[in-house]
Amino acid sequence: MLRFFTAGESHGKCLTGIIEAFPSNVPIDIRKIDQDLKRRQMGYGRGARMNIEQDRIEILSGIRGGKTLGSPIAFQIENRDYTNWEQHMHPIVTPDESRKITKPRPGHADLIGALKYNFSDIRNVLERSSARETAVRVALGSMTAQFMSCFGINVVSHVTAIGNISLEENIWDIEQIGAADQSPVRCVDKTTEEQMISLIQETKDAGDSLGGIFEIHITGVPVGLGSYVHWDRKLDAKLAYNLMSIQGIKCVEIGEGSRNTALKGSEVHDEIFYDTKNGYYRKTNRAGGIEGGMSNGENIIIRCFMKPIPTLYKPLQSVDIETKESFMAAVERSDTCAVPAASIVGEMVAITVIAEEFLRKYGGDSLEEITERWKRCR
Ligand code: EPS
Repeated sequence: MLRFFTAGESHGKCLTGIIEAFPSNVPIDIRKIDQDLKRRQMGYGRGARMNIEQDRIEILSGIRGGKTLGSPIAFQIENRDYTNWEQHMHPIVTPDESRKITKPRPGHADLIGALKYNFSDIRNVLERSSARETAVRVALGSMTAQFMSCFGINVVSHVTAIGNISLEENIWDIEQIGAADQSPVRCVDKTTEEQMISLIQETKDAGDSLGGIFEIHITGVPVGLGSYVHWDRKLDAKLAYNLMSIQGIKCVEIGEGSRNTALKGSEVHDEIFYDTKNGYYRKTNRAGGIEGGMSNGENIIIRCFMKPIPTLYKPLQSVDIETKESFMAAVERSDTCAVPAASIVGEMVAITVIAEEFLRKYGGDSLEEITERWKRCR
């Protein structure tokens, strides 16, 4: 079973990832991983930190001559900002008491993390709860995406809303969505893009933050990934669980999930057709490519809803954990809006879930063995 771990603090020396049970002989293009890391760093509304970091992967094990070995893949991504933080983040040197953070930000992991792990310095919490961790998930997702592309399975994403500005209509055209990389907010409609940019600018000037919605489309997924017989292997449930684990994601929708609740069954369910060339197919895809917890062969469509970032330049009321006095929460350098970046993370997390389920169905040790099984089932 494909498994992975992430480690690393936001301003620590580096971020680290380990992937276990990745099959052998899969060609991995390191430049492609670096490109995906760069895609995650872009987006209008990011803070000053992104001018410091230039994320690049360094493979430590599990890949030789551009192909996976089947052994654990270990890698790291350097935090360039560490040089500015070494004194405070050093594993051995005692941190400076005067730099202690005692004022938790509402909406962040700060207070609960400090209570749970018994810390008097909230920095111990915010370093790991930071969304910087998602760089590791993008790197490993980029590897699973390259693996899945060997079977014609691909993922794209675009931003459909930032704050109260949203696309007026659904966009299903994969090529059009693929052009989201050209937009600073990953929105494929020019007018909406401009409105999103001015809203981010206004919000930044006001010291506030913004959330939004992004949509993930996965194409080429074979029929039958996931399960209807095991509750914990349902594909929609696994996608929701994994996507909800991305920092700031508060809601995950498959297909027309929430909109369908107001309609009649006859208006919702996608009728089934058959022809000798394509086999079974649907003319609509309101189910978002998943029925009964299994992929049905249509594109998988997922929408993720992100809350506004809790780090505000316009601080909210909070309580100092040392003095218990009321305070305005500490101001930390941050992004105004990270929805475009989160959409890249979403792509990579979703394709990793697909790869896990693909391996469960067609699994084997090498790319050749898996390809043989996949071809036999087509
Ligand atoms: C983050 C706060 C900001 C973001 C960071 C997530 O970092 P800093 O506190 O260093 O300014 O830029 O995101 C990243 C570093 C990244 O690579 O995405 C937070 O508190 O979650």
